[in-house]
Amino acid sequence: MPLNLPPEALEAQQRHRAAETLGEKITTLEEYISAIPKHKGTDHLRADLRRKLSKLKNAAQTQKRTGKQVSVYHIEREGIGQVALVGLANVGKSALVAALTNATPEVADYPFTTWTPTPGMMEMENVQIQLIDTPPLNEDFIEPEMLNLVRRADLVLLVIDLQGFPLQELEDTVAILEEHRIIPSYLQQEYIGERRPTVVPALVLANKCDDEECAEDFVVLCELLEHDWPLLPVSATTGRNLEHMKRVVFDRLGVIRVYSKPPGREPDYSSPFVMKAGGTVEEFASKVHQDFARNLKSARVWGSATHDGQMVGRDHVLHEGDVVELRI
Ligand SMILES: Nc1nc2c(ncn2[C@@H]2O[C@H](COP(=O)(O)OP(=O)(O)OP(=O)(O)O)[C@@H](O)[C@H]2O)c(=O)[nH]1
Ligand SMILES: [Mg+2]
Repeated sequence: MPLNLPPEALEAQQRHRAAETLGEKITTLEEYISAIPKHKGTDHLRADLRRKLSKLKNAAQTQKRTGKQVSVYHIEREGIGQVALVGLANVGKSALVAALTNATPEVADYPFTTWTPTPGMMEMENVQIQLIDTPPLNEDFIEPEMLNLVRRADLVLLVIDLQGFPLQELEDTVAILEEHRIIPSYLQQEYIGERRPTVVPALVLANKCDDEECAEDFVVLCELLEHDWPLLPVSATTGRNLEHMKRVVFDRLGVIRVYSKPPGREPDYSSPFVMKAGGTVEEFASKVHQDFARNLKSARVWGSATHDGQMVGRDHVLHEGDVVELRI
């Protein structure tokens, strides 16, 4: 009976269900199997899961052998959100991805260094966010697949070079995207085209803001823009403001982290459940385990509740950082 499994196993099971890539499915299933206590009652379950694991591993082998590869622009989502860095040539997109993730895209002082998109994982406290370095935008031609990548992203970071011509770069970047009916969310109100555009959540990164002097240039840039657009000064080279930027990116993804607390135990702050902002206790319960959602009797919440450990109903809306104890 799945309900007799310890919370670690239920959580591992849930992570396995949520896994998207073959690689993730394999690692989460291995974790799930190792979290199941070994006794007679779980013999069948463990045998079934081991069979499933071997099927997944075979599938991974076949995929490797046949080298089945879709477009290089189709990058599987990993982590809690997919974020594309987009901009003109030489603004520092690759340098930012190299500074923020485990990826090592080529960085060079000449334009058009990057030809194919490269993903990397950025750690923000206890979650991983996927960043994608992309080839530069070009007025003459953009791969249709590249445009789809931008449309699909959960967040687009428009990168400009504060030591170059940032105002012009931002204008050009937005114009190129708009030509293909992609509109950064902060400009949605101003769009006057007739056909419906794709609105992408966006944030502008003014890169190469290496020191105090550059920070003053950034203030001037903001004044020139005369708009309250979401701009952030950063430097891939000196690391200036990168930690803050990670947090802003997380906040813009529109998700919250909620921690599960087994009765009488401390929550595990290292592995949050990530859900859409505005999610309820019921949605949280179904993330932890479907049986929890079905049989939920009560829940206690620490954090956003009026007082710690308050009893709440299924419809209670959760907030970033909440701790929830589910009782069935
Ligand atoms: N001073 C300074 N230079 C930077 C910074 N970030 C990148 N650079 C330099 O800018 C140049 C271009 O960097 P890339 O990361 O290759 O730029 P890109 O936007 O990926 O360029 P393409 O791939 O051609 O589109 C390199 O010489 C980098 O060293 C920064 O924060 N400060
Ligand atoms: Mg590049």
